[in-house]
Amino acid sequence: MFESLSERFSSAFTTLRGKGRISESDLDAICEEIRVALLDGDVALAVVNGFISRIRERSIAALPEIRKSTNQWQEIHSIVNAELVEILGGPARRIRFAKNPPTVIMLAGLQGSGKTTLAGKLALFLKEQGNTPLLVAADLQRPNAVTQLTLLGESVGVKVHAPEPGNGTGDPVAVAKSGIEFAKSNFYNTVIVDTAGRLGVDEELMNQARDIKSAINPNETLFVVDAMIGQDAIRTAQAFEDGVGFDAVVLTKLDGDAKGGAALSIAESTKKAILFASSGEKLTDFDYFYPDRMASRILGLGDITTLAEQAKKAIDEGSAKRMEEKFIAGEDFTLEDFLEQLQAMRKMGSMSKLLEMLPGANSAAMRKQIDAVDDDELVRTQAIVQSMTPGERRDPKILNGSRRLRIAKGSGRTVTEVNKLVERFSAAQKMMKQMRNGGGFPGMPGAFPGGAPFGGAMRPVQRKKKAKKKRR
Ligand SMILES: Nc1nc2c(ncn2[C@@H]2O[C@H](COP(=O)(O)OP(=O)(O)OP(=O)(O)O)[C@@H](O)[C@H]2O)c(=O)[nH]1
Ligand SMILES: [Mg+2]
Repeated sequence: MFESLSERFSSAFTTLRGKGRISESDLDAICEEIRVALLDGDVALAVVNGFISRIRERSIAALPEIRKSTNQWQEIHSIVNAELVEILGGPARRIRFAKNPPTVIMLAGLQGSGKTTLAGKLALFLKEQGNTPLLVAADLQRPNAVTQLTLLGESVGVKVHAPEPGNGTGDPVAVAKSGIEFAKSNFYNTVIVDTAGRLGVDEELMNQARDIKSAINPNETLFVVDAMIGQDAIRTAQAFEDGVGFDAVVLTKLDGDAKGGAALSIAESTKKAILFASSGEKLTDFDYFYPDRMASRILGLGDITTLAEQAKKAIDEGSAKRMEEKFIAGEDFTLEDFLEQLQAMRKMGSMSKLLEMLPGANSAAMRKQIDAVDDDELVRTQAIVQSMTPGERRDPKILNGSRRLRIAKGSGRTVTEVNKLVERFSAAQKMMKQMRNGGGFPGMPGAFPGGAPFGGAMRPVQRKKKAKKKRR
């Protein structure tokens, strides 16, 4: 996400960081660098100009104060950060729920922008927050659209209201209306209406979306836009605003967006908030859009807040505590514990996505590491450990040749892979013992994901041990 833009921002600030005292010409230089970076990132010209002139004005006005600071470049950095947050929409917005349920959310956007996928993600998101959503399939244009939504609904366990099979040429307005009626009489508290997209912005598409909108009067009409659309973002958004009218924006496919153009242009030019961000094909690659976290990513500072939230969701506190107690009590870390950790890590999402949230993730060195990560390794490792018996997981020493062969067959991996895993695990176990016996923290061996099999849960303990040692 935003790799190339973030790299440019980081390099602009590296130059500025080298200056002790910041002059007006240094400000001109960084403004120019940022301007070019944004234009290369497909941010709309008017948005870029406004942004740069605000940064310039604020920095020049604050220059006498800035000069008193010991870290002058950081003051400029804060100004740029604040302006980035502002341009991305200021404080994060939330869904506006209706006073009288159901809350109706309608999705509109170009073909392939990710509306149907988003409907599924949003349904899951709402459900996890304790709502009772209903999905309505009002895209009767594409032959497969109803089936696509039905399958998505099934996979997230959310009811889909769709026209009767064989009635696929029906009227989307009627389906949307009957969906709302169905929600009311069956006490669903939220309704998500998926609509048809077209290749370009055309009259027919706009009319249909407008007709659906006026028939169901949604609480939120969301304009769904592919972040990789770049320069076209503003024009398309404007056409949807004129033709249908919308309340907020959803940016999809942020995972593939290195440039940040649409993200930065849309909020500023439409003056509408970006409500959600979709960043992958998995149903969980979805969250509210947080302008401050996005600004932080663009500036190369990562997104520690999201990372911490995901860790908290994935790692169950009981298990982390149990692991910590085991460690302190001097018990061996077993492959069963390892399996638990692997499962928690997988719940957090792909390893490369997690690493991307770290500060400096877009530096050349980190990028190389991230690109080298094989996300499937976690899956393969988990399959191997799951093919072991509980006894084997507790005491890998009993793993003789025939047991290893059985495990390899059971997990669909090779015996060499099983051997490697057992070897790596024993080495890690030995390292844990050394640490416990006061040998210090030798650092995680090897590269993620296979080399550091303990995930995050053990780290606080390691730090505690280290601190204790120093005090002695
Ligand atoms: N990488 C990535 N792919 C996505 C994301 N959201 C959707 N997609 C993919 O984009 C493609 C189109 O998504 P749909 O949800 O069918 O788009 P749509 O707007 O409903 O398309 P129409 O119904 O044809 O108008 C699918 O292959 C999705 O898997 C995302 O956030 N990241
Ligand atoms: Mg669709």
